[in-house]
Parts: sequence; structure tokens; C-alpha cells
Amino acid sequence: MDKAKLLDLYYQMVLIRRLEESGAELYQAGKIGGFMHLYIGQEAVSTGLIAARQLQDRVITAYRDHGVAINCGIPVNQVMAELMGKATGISKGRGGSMHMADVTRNFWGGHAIVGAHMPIASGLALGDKYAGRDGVTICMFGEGATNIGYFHEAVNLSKVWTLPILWVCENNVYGMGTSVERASAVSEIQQKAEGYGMVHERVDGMDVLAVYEAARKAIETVRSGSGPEMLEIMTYRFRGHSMGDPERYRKQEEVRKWEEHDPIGIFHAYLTGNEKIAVDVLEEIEMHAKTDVQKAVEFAEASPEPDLGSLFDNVYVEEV
Ligand SMILES: Cc1ncc(C[n+]2csc(CCOP(=O)(O)OP(=O)(O)O)c2C)c(N)n1
Ligand SMILES: [Mg+2]
Repeated sequence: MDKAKLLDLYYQMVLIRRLEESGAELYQAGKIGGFMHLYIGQEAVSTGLIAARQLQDRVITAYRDHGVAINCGIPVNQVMAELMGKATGISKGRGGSMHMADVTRNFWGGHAIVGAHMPIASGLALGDKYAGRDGVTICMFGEGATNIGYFHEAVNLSKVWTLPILWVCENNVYGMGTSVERASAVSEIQQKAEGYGMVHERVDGMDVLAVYEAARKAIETVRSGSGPEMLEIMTYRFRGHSMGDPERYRKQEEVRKWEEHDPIGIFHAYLTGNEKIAVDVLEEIEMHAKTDVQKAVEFAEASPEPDLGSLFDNVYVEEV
């Protein structure tokens, strides 16, 4: 990977972090409503993964989707405006935090119901295969979602039909308040891929380049037509499940321990050590991200609410 690309990945990770810190403040101030799930701690996962896709590759995820939206190239202004429910948001203020989507960038959302997007992923991949296109569908989901019927049905069919899908489990150790050990018969989620005869790999999700490498290889194998594969990416969410989580299910010492492996800190150390990039260069990128988020807040605050007359727009797709 050349230096410009490495620095762009660093920018994306810092941008997601600043965006979400700012989002948390705006939520406390009552400027963002509904449910909001932060990606803080997990930035290396979608950043590494999506850096490895080509533009014909579709991305679909659950409700922890702000970072994924940024990595798919949605401008931070439109992400922030969507969080605030403004007409200039990427989903025109209709979707909010959990339902960002932009089909023009091959980002298929943002889905609130646990596991429900997984059969949609199988359908997207079936469409590509049927039409003879060479896109790979990248479907991200939490470890909690693997205990849901949708997971098993969608994963099974993808293998039966040799669909071009990369299944990506983000194992962040917890569901809403239940640890993986308490909710899943096997806590090593990649073992579930065995039951469907699928190639699988466990990856360090705090290392953006490890995620990138694993994803690059897996995407290319899936593209070659050999059928679906699964990655289990080991990560951790530093904040509560959603806003206002009292976090009674884990100890703060555990959170502090994981925070010592902050994916941004790890990448910073790699860039300054292995790549000999000056700290000043990274500081400049950090300032840039901070300013971009400040401008996004101004943009979103100044944007109008959706017009009441447009309430029924974009509900159905016009037949073409
Ligand atoms: C079908 C369904 N059941 C329950 C919920 C409530 N719920 C929202 S998130 C969540 C936990 C999911 O955990 P995981 O898949 O590990 O994703 P994470 O939040 O860790 O990213 C639950 C139970 C839901 N949204 N949909
Ligand atoms: Mg989880």
C-alpha cells in the first residue's frame, strides 16, 4: 500500500472517531433523536475491509453504520445531517443513525433489525451472479446476529447457490448486554462457518492492515467464483451498546484494557515506526478531521427539516 493510501486510512479512522464523539455530544444536547450506536473502538474493521473492495462490490451492515457510511465515501456533512434528521442527510432525514444508505456508492444500509439484512445480502449476491456481474457482496454483522435464524438461512443458501458473498462477523464480545459466551453455543464464531462448509479466518480487528490483507485475499477468492467465505474480526466497542447503556454487564477495567489497544493508536505507532511518517503529518491529518467534523455540524445545524409535503416520497420504488 502506498503512503497516500495509508494516510487516507488514518484520516478515515480519525474522522469516524471525531464524528461519533461529536454525535454523542449532540445526542446529549437533544439534537439527535432515536437510537444511536457508536462504532468507537471498531474503526479499523470497516476501514480495512472497505479499503479492500472495488466499487462494484456491495456493502451492507446493521445499525452500527456511521463508520461504514464514511468508509463507503459518503461525505461527513451528509452523515451528520442524517444523524440530525435533516433533509440534506444521506437518507434525506428519513433514516437517522441506523438507516444510512447510498446505492450510488454501493452502500445498501444500515438495518435496525438484528440479522434481517443477511437474507438481503444473499439476494444482492444472487442478483449479481444471475446477471453475470463480477461484484462481491460484503455483509457485516455482529456476533450476536449469528444466533438468529436469518444468519443460518442466509449463510446456508449462499453456500448452496455458490453466491459471491464475503460474510464478515464483527465479534465485539457483546450483544446489547450479553457476552458472546453467554449467548452463543460456540464463542469462536468462525466455527459456525464449518457447519456450512465455508472457508473462514479469524482476524485481529484492532489492526487495520491485518483486516485489509485478510479482506483483500478473501474478496478476490470469492470474486473468482469459488463461493462464499467468512471472516471473524475480533474487536471491541469502547462505548455502551447504544446511548444511555448503564453497562452493568462488564467491568470498567476490561474496557480500559481494550482501550490500550486502540486501533487508531496502533496504526499511529505503525505509521511513525515502520513507515517513518513524521508525527506532525499525522497531527495535521487529525486537525483536518476535526475541522471537517466541525464544518459538518455547522452544515447540519443550518440545514432544513424534511418538508412535510415530502412525507410519502421515496416510500416505494417506481417500476422501471
Ligand atoms: C430481531 C431483533 N431482536 C432484538 C433486537 C434488539 N437488539 C438490538 S442490537 C442487539 C444486539 C446485537 O448484537 P450484535 O449482533 O453482536 O451487534 P453489536 O450491537 O455488538 O454491533 C439486540 C438484541 C433487534 N434490534 N432485532
Ligand atoms: Mg456484538
